[in-house]
Amino acid sequence: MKAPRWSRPRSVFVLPLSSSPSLVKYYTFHDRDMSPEGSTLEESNKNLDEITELARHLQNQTGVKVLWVTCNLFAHPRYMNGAATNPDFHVLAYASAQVKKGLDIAKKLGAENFVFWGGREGFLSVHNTDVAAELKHMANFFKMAIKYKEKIGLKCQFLIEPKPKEPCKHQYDYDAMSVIGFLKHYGLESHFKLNIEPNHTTLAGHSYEHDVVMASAFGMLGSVDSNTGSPDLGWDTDQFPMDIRNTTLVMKAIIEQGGLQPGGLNFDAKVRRESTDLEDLFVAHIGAMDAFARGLRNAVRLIEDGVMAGMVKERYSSFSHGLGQKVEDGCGTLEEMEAFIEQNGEPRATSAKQEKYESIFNHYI
Ligand SMILES: [Mn+2]
Repeated sequence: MKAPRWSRPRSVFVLPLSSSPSLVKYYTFHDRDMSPEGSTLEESNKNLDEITELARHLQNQTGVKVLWVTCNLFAHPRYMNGAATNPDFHVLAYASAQVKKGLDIAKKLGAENFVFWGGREGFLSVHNTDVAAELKHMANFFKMAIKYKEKIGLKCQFLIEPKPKEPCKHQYDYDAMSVIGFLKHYGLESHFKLNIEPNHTTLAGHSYEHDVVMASAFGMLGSVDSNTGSPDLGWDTDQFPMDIRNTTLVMKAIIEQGGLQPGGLNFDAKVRRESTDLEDLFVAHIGAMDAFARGLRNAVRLIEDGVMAGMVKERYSSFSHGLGQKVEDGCGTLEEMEAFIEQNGEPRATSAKQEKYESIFNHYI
């Protein structure tokens, strides 16, 4: 069977922030990349048992570890109408059973994270879809995963990877804020962080760094599938990240939140079909690692100089005293705001200084 294009193996190369420059210490995998789907769940699990024995042996031999494991709950035709959000309970049960094995494998191989990417968790037509029911089922599916994780003593971080469209027209995990809102609505936010893929971020209509910044602002940035798309195309091209501006902004967010552990940077990327030489594979990985290394250096200088941070701090300084401070602390009233305006009238226009910020930022890249 020819695999659909979205079921292509993810890159197994990752760049953990703590690594020495010469060694990539982590890999990542889908269950169905690691071993083929069998004709029954039992057979699929047996295939996984066999190959993960070999993986464990190689891990012990090399010291290379698993950054994350994920279950492919989207490529098999049974999942065409969703996995955890499928209208048929039978399919949800199958997905749950597959995840149970995935968690066992994560424990067996000492994975640092487990990723949920809901490739088919969405819908194509509102006419045949009960969105409230589907979202609740997805939340309850996650609750079962949390319960089983705790039962087997699996210590890894759970991650959800947002994506707005493709393969489904409407995907429930549209972007970082959609996932954060979902998690908070169902009381799941303490059990998950987000695995942000910038190519998905740009598909959602945001700029490259947007979801990394938004997830981080809520303390929910757990890992980065560090690739890039071509925003002028509008589909998921999974290219190697080479733009220093982008890597600088991602690294800035990561430094500001104090690191990414136990997450990391995973290249969910592939060389272009036209890059046909063997060396292209090496150039792609090394070049993208260098792009993030340069981004890291840029971000360190930018933060240490503190020029832009000082300008941003100044921009919000009216919230650090008087009535502004009261609003900051959440204890202002509308009556106080009205009295303030009666006394002070129209606010003075203040320049946002965008071009100045952009010029200063360019100094660092
Ligand atoms: Mn992608």
